Amino acid sequence: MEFNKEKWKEKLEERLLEKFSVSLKDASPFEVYKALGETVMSFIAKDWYETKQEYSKTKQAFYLSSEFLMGRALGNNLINLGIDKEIQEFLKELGIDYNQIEDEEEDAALGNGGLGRLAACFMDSLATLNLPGQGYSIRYRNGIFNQYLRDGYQVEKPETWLKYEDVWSVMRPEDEVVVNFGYTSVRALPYDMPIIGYGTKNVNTLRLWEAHSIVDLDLGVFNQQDYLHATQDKTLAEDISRVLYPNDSTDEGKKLRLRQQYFFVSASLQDIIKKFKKVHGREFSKIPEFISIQLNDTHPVIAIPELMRILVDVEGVLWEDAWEIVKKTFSYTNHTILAEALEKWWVGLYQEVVPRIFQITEGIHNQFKNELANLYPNDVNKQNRMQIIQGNMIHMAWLAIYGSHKVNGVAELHTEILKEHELRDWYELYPDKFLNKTNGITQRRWLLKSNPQLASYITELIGDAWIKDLSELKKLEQFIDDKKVLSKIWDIKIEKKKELVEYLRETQGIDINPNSIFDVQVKRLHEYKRQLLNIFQVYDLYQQLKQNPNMDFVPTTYIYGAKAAPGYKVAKGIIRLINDIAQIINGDDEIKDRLKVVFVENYRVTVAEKIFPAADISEQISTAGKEASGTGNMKFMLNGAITLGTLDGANVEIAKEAGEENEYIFGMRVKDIEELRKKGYDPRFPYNNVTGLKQVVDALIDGRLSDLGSGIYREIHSLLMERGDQYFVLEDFEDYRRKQREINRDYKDKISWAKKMLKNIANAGKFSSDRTILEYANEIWNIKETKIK
Ligand code: NBY
Repeated sequence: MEFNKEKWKEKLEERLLEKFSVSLKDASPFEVYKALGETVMSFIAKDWYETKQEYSKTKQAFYLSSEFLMGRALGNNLINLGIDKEIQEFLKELGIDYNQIEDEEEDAALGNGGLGRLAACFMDSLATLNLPGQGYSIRYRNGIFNQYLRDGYQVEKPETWLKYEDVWSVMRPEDEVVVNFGYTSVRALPYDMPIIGYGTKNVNTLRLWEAHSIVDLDLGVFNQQDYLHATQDKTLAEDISRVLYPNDSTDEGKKLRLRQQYFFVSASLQDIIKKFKKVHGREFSKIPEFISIQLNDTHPVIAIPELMRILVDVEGVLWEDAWEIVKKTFSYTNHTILAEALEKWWVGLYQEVVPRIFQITEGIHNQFKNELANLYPNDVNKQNRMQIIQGNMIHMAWLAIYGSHKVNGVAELHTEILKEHELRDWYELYPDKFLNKTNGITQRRWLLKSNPQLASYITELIGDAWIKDLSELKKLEQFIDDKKVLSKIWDIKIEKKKELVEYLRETQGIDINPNSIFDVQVKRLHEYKRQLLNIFQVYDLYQQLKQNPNMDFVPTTYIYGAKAAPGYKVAKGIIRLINDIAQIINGDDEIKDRLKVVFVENYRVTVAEKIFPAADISEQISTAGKEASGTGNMKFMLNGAITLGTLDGANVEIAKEAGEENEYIFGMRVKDIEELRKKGYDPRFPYNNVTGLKQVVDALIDGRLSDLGSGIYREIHSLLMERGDQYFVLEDFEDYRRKQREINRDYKDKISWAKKMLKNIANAGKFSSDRTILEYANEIWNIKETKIK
């Protein structure tokens, strides 16, 4: 977008006066933020409208996801419009600090972790690539909780991003629809958020549904008695879009969650079909030619019976014809193989919440059951394993696979495990449905925005084509022996570390040495991600430094950021453990300046933007086979951090792209784990035989550490020692510690370290979500670039 200073000034002043009756020089940062946001909205309005018009004529992909972890929009929008520098300059001339304005914005935190953030990166790539793709989800009034630490324990407080409204959402009452549940109906009111592509006029849409009661349409007709009833009904309806479920792995099977899922799925499908009919009338057989719907995990899978309902019940299409349409329209992404995450609904609950949808689901189940009986007449076990309804549970992943034409995993290893193990029966039955789509991240947010220093240096070296084509980064390899370049990327890293140090000083009052190694693990807290392995090593290291004060050792800062699901006791215990150990180490004057442990409170997208650029080491240490992909690993790599990781998820591909010699790979591989499991794993073996390990593990219960009486340390101890150490923390400890020492030695050689950094940056091209989205567009959705003039 062209920047015209006079026009912006005029618009901004006009907004401030009209909205807040204040002049530019007297406006508060909040007022300037709002006016700036509204000004952006007014400048993109026409392009947004035209994008919608163009897309309606062509095939579109709809990304149904219960989560979109968008973060802040202002900075990203200005960058994608190409006017960020100009706006910053312009505000500076007015004596306004842009950073202060930016900090007025709350994160749109409508997601838990990787799955939600992936959806957000996909939105950016779709718009940037001029692809007709739209997101659909729920407009949760409260996003993921805000995390506070009290006595080292996590405390949750409600998140309230809509408290002062949102400048980036436009309410669309004309597109309101009614969603029918068993006994009640609710209004679904859509709000659209513009998704501005980088360096293009295309503006895509993320549509979020808000739940309202149908009775507040005509409250006037109610008498005193019913008035109270009516307000009750209003609360019940509004509950549906009130809060994001903060679980990132366990499937809870709660009624409200099922209502949320059906609510946004039904509203979205009604919307999609309504718009289809406007253009194509009743030619429903053409749906797969114009519509492709991606199911982001099983959370929106109820869309399969819902589309059947719309076609059969509402539009009078024959069941068989409707089923053909459904299969060609949907595709499904699997994000996990953890058994506890595979979504299953209890028949009784499902039937109560969505009775008609249950009948249809049963219809689909019976149809498939017959197919199975014909396919495997001599294998009743297999028939039973693959049933959609088993006993009194509905298996959503099975429904998804049966009702989709494509099923994908999110990294090569993950897809292989799905095909060979978890979904083996299904892969045998439908080999052509399965494919891999390795995840990616948007370089606009995760490099251009979060690390402007590195971004402009890269541009200085190889030009700016990387912003739209990340494979261009490969050109950086020509500088691998250029001392000037190597020392510059080192200096930029130090600069970003200093910025993080400043942030942590301001927000948490912690003092960190920017010349220490920043070893970072940021992600949701889960046993399989093994934050426990990380902190065990730190505690062991601390013992070593105490016993051997003259040990040759580069000062290291271990940084953690993680939210735990509120009901996940062990995860919360691990947070306490990290903070417990942090307090001991940070408070020890003998150790000061050599070892530090920091737990970053309330880790979220906006904080992530400060952390990734400042990291030297990227901790990706999940038990092999458990992390479907990981995407934080890619953000670290792009910013020149070296991966310390297991061969799990996308780490495998990261090591392949950058060369295994440029990462620190350790621990058991998937096949080692399989073998050890078969042989029988006894955690007492490493416990008794690995030097120092016993000391670390027993610190949990011998009084050196304290859980303040909650009993959770004993529980963790027992999970390791008596209940089989499911995640092989003890088994992998020794190799992990060896790599940690190697890192500490290697870091001293600045040049060779900077070479590793450069190798990682130069080979991060594959991990752009642009590459991922192009693969989805070409191999699953069959959508084409539709550029706005
Ligand atoms: O999806 C993550 C995977 O763990 C990670 O490996 C992968 O990179 C990423 C993107 O593909 N999964 C994830 O974030 N899952 C959730 O957040 C989640 C949320 C809700 C529920 C389950 C999982 N739920 O059952 O309600």
